[in-house]
Amino acid sequence: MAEEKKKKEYNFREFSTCEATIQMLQKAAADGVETAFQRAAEMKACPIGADSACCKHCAMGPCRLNPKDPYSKVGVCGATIDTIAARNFSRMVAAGCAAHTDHGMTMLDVFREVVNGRIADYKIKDEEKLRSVAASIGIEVEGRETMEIAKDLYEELERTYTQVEGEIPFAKRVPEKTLETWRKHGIVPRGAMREIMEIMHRSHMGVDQDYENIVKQCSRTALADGWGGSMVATEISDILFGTPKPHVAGVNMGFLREDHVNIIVHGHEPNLFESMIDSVNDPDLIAKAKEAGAAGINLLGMCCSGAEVLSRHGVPHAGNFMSTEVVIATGAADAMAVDVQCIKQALVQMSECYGTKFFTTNPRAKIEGAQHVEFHEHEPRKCTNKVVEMAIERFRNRPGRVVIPQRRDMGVHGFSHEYINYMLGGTFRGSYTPLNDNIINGRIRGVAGVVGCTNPRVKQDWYHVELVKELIKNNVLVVQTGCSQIALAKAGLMKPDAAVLAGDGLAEVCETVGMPPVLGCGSCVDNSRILIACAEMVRVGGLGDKISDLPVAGAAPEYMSEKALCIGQYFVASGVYTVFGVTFPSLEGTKFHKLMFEGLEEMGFGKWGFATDPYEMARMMIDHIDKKREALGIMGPRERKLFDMADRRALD
Ligand code: NFS
Ligand code: SF4
Repeated sequence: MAEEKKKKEYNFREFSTCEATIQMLQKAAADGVETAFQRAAEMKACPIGADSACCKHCAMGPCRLNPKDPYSKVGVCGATIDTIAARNFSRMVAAGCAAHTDHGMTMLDVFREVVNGRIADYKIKDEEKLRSVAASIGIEVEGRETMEIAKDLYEELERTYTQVEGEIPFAKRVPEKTLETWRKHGIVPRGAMREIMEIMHRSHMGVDQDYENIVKQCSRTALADGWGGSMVATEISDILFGTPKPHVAGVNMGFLREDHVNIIVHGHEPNLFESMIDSVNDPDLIAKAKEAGAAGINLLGMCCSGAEVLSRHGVPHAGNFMSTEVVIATGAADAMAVDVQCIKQALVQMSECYGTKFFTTNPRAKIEGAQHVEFHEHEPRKCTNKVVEMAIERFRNRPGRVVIPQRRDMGVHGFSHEYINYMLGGTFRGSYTPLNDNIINGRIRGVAGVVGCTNPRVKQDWYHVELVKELIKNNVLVVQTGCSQIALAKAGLMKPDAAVLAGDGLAEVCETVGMPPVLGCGSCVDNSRILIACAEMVRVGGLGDKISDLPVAGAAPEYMSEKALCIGQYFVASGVYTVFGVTFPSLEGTKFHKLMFEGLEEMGFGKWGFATDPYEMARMMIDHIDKKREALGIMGPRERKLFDMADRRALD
């Protein structure tokens, strides 16, 4: 069947700037296998859908409005472009929120079972973190047993999901003035289940048909993710598996090893990964691998749980979202185990072509044609041991040729909020004061979060890398998560010596502290670390009294997922200017668009920005940072001595 179609010739350098991915795209094409890049090139995105000018919320439709003249028509029910776009947007946010909060729920399930003594394979690894999280939401910790605190913490955090009335626990971490703005507009989230339910209801045919009112509930839902489900996912993972600290770790396909059994874990929930780490270190399984002729077992991550264990334990990472298909084309992946989110259905076929054993492990995410080995947190090793055994089998009978791109990129990963605090302030006086001071004195112009996916509709990694380079050149400190972090790691910007690419002020701070100009914080749920960092910058003082006063900005230049839109909306609602690339689901000139791109800021929130050129994005973000500096009265150059090693010693 494939022969009938004329094979198009592609220049793979237009698809990606990742050398390993390009090399494997060439190999896959030579092997007659196509990927999402080719499918994207061949399937034009639907222009009406891209503009969010269609509605299929009921069977009187689907209704298509005219994107060229959006007010010339309404849907059969009379829904206007603003209603339709606001409803569509909110449902995407609801789906994104559901994904993150459901992931957080799983972490909480594991935590509950640990607290109740029903799980032996996981335990509380980071008691200090447990105590600090508990204290941050008003749980008494002084003189109390760890398990007592843990029980209270579980009960409190369950409210992040189930609370019917009143504010979620982590609302206590939000700067007072920011919280006031939320209260004024009635958007402090209750439990995520309630917020998601309400937005699904309100966006049903014939309910909320006032775009401003819909956007309100959309913000509330998004906040239930950022300060709710995602934050629970991050905090509980730290408590169970350890809070990340910086360490040198490697990224890229060169970490596949031809003489080893290679296992890739791709997905989002770290519990699967943690058990896989135990399985690949099991002496019996290592002996089995050796019996099969392998030198050992080699474990790699991909996408977000990969980014998480890269940050937490230094497990090498094979690549971001747009490399998950081509990594199989190496022929070296003996097994790929996936759990939930961002798993392309095409991976099953790809794995079939190359003889890779492909496993789904989560009851919530089966894929037709994949072998399902279910993961249960009460007996996690049953699943992960089986995957390792099957991978060893595949190694023994590896079909075909193995080609491993020889790219290995080392960098420093694992900048948790706690570590940034420690790094800047020193052991006894952990504090964001030096960061704020360096922003006030102008050495650091501001802070930017660059995060999110890669997308086959744009050249992989290029937008992330160019944007970040431009930002650091202009003295903007960059924090990163998710697939974006992996793009920059591959480009070598997670190394301290990348400070040569930074402007003088930022470079000086990096050299003094010994940090890279780009700080990798982990997975997409770890964007909650960035929220906490923002709250801490407000608390320390000197940069205004709410998040929207801070000289900060966010971007997801190559986003594709609904989760990314939800993250964008919670940053906007928290007070951050957030710029997206690729495409934005609204039409310029409509009232809905105006609300998202201007109106929200006038109401005291952040706002959205959109650009498809990374240099333009950088300019927009820097202009915004400068506008905030201006308002804070810290625009001019101020000579303040840098808080250096000597000062820190003096303090100690
Ligand atoms: Ni985030 Fe993770 Fe990557 Fe995008 Fe997907 S892996 S949760 S959604 S593609 S950054
Ligand atoms: Fe059309 Fe209105 Fe039904 Fe949407 S809800 S499909 S706009 S009739």
